Amino acid sequence: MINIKENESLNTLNHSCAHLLAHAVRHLYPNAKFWVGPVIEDGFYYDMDLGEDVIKEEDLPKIEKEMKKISKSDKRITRLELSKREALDMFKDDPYKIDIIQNLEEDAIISAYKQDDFTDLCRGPHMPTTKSMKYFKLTKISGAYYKGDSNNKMLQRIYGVCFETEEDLNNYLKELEEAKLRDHRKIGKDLGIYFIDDMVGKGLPMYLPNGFTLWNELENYIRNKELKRGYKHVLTPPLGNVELYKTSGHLDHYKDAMFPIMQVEDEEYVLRPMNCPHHMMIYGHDLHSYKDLPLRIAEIARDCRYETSGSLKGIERVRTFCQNDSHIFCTPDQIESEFKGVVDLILECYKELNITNYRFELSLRDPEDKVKYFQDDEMWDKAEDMLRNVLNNIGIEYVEKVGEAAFYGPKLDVQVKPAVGNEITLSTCQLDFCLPMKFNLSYIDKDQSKKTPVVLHRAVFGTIDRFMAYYLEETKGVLPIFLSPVQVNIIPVNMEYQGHYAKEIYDLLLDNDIRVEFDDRDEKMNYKIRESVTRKIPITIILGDKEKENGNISYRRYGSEETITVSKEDFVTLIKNEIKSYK
Ligand code: TSB
Ligand code: ZN
Repeated sequence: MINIKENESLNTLNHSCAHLLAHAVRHLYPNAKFWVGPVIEDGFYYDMDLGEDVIKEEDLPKIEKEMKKISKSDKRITRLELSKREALDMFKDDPYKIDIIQNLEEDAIISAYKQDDFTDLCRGPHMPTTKSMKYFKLTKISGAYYKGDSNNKMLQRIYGVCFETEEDLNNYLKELEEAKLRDHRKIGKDLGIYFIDDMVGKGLPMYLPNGFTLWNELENYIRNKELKRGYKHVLTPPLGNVELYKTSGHLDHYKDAMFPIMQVEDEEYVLRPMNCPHHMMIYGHDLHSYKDLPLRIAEIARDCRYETSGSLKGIERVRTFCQNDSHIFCTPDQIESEFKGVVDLILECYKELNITNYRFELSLRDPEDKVKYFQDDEMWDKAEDMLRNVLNNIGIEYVEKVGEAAFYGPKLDVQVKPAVGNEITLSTCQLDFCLPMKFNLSYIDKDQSKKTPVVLHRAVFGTIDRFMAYYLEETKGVLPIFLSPVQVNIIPVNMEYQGHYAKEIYDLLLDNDIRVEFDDRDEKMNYKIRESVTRKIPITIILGDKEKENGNISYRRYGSEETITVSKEDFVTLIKNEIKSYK
């Protein structure tokens, strides 16, 4: 989908359309106060305070109608240039605009754009007349905290999008509809993967039997890959004594993303937001020599993070999740090969699972940010150079992002684009020279001296939750057979004649560890086949008299009209091999 923010002419058009929206809202809700209305990747939005009024989805057509009216009236859009004093005077009734103006320099020339009876503070540029915005649509509404701070008032946000031609708008809206169909929140519901209910808690996913099967298979898949690469799996608790997080620095640097501390008898506990401290303790539990390194401690580990309710999204961003985590303890000489090993593993999994749309981002610290980042210039420079070198040697394309590093070190992230919304990080690999020091970890080197190991934090799937969300969208819910909650569905042409044979096949497949269902309901065969397709089951077996007589199986694959007939023994071998090919 086109990135409107980055397209110069669409950017101006959408920005002007945000003004048109505010203009119409001012007509319909005269007390409306406006905060900001930026252009985003998929159009624009405007945050507004409507006092007592609440805008609902059903109100959008009414606002669109008013926008059309203003558009048709073909009002010139003119730029005004004001001194700070003039601007404060002009917007004196709008506290949000006053807030913006007050933060500007005393001698700033402040620009505003006027269209008929509506003037808005704005840097511009703008379209010449209101008529330029003809083909637009208001797409959704949501709440947004003033300045993104949950302690502030909740404003109302209206989203929209504008194009130069009707055709462009319609094509875009069609793509948007298709994206909604791919949205994991829809697929997750349709396929019985998970649900979220406020009664349980926001951002706390409940995985249903199909979701649990998929979860288990993903866990097994990645754990097997790790085992083959010498990772050692552990199991640690999802909470810890507050001292652990004081030592790690999470309480200093990461408190905002943590749930509040709990008092337990005379101790304080916290739900963990990350597993690193526990893994540091595992390392520290034994004495180590250089011969033990690299030591790759891994865990599918549960974490809890205090994400704001507005940022939660299906199972893509949740408040409790399981990271496919590992902390690799190594010597400085091993960083390069370990880092490369992680990148190789990421690439291998993506290739096998047919994930093709992703890009690498190398996140570095902002040397000016003295609050977020652990202070040690030499250490940061060294770490950042090391990662750069490895990436350059492997020959991967990547972009550098200043100020995006974790507080403990630079990192490589793999960014993907979900069906709806902004890019997210899936895999990550983060270099860390700090934590081992904080936990006083050491190993005895060749020359008998005591050294501090380096740590690589890495998650290939990110979290199982987020990976599942993304993968459901990538595959549109059509999972490879090894991940499918139901792999084979058996439908007899007629229950009365082939019911027994169908049961025999069902038992045979079950005995061979194939996840199979036998649809023995009293329904028409075609109805059952259609349902099997809706459920995106990879293989549907249809058994008639011929199959029964010859001990054969006729089957169809999802998405194919072709019916293939094989002996039951061959079928078992075929499916088992197919499943095994992913492991
Ligand atoms: C990799 N300590 C490291 C770990 O060792 C760590 O926690 N890194 S992280 O903060 O980047 O998280 C790892 C991955 O978890 C992210 O790359 C992202 O894919 C996933 N993730 C982060 N927050 C959420 C969330 N709220 N919901 C779902 N997944 C998340
Ligand atoms: Zn970690």
